[in-house]
Amino acid sequence: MKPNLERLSGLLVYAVIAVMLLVVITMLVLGGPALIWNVRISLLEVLTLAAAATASWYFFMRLIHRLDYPAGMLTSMAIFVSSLALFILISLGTRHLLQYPQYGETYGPASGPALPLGNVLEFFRRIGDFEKVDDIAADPRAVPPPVRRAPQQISLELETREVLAELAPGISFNYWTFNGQVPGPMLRIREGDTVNFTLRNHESSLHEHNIDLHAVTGPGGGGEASVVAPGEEKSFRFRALNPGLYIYHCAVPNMAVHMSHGMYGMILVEPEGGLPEVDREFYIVQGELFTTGTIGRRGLQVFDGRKMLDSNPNYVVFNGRTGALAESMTAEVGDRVRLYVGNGGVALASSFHVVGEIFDTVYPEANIGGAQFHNVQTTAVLPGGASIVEFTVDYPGTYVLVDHALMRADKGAWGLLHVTGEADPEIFDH
Ligand SMILES: [Cu+2]
Repeated sequence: MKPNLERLSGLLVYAVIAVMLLVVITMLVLGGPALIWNVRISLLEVLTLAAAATASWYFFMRLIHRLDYPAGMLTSMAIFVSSLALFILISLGTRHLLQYPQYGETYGPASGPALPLGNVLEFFRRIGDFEKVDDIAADPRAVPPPVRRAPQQISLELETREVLAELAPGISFNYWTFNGQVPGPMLRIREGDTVNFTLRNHESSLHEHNIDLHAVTGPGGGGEASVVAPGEEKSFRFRALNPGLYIYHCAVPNMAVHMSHGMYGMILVEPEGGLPEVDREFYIVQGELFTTGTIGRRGLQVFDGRKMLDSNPNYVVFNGRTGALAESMTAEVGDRVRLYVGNGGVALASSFHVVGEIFDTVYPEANIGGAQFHNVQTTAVLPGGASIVEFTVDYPGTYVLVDHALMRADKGAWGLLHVTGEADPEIFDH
């Protein structure tokens, strides 16, 4: 018996329209207009693709009907449908069907970078509830003042917050943060201080978080003692035994997933007597963002665990987003400048360089008290590591900060230091 493709083609159109409506209604029920607005570009893509596919199927079904059901055409249609189904089944598999993104097995000590589908749905359901941060970037000038005092007992506090913010104009991302900024606030203490550290997890969070400060001597750098569920708060105490500039980060599994959502910052432990005085200090942390769409794709971009496993970030940025260091860093001719430069990782070592300047002093790997380097062009800033560089600005102009693996500038890894003052033709002339 021949199928009545003419009738079926009409039913197909109605069915697709019904499914489209159902999708939109479900989204409205789940996350309200906020969800529709956030995923409008992806939604439009899916709907237009579905419309194009439906139209072509409608055309072929009608054609077969007009040609009075030639066996070859029916067979090719059957092969197309069954092969497509098989292709999807083979490439995605069934074992990890209910996770995002889809892939096979990973081999870390904890769970892989995929999120359970339940978490993804929960995220979209609550998308309207997340705090929207106007500017995710930490201000590079927000460096606490030097610590010139005897060791003492102090208290520090941070709050983990999951927020929505733009990583570039028109492109938003679900950042996980310390205090709603990336990197988290720079902390500055003194060698020998005893720190009462409190970590709070905002109640709107979907995930547990914690903090591992590389300045801490103790299990997990504080990580084990500070795992906080949404709405929870925990404290631990540590003695800062070693001076240095240290990364802190969230260490809840999957660690790399938490860090590449923005959960990193730095703590400076000053040595006895402090660091030499300078005129300007800046706080800069390189980081990577792995998002589903290609670079520059607009709208809400969700995290892509596959790209993270491939060490292929769409965006490499200083201070959380593209263009974060374009305007605020200024100095005057004659100023001594110190940059605290960290790397939140999770994949790339940074080749930190300032175009048109030479670091007359580098504290390699941000060690304090050990060897220093002098007259350095580019310094290595390793993932989970840092560097301190110093130089005097001798000539006015705009100096570009880069990761000198320069294709990363196109992914966002650049900043500007604006130097004003009198030009000395003995130094440079044109
Ligand atoms: Cu976390």
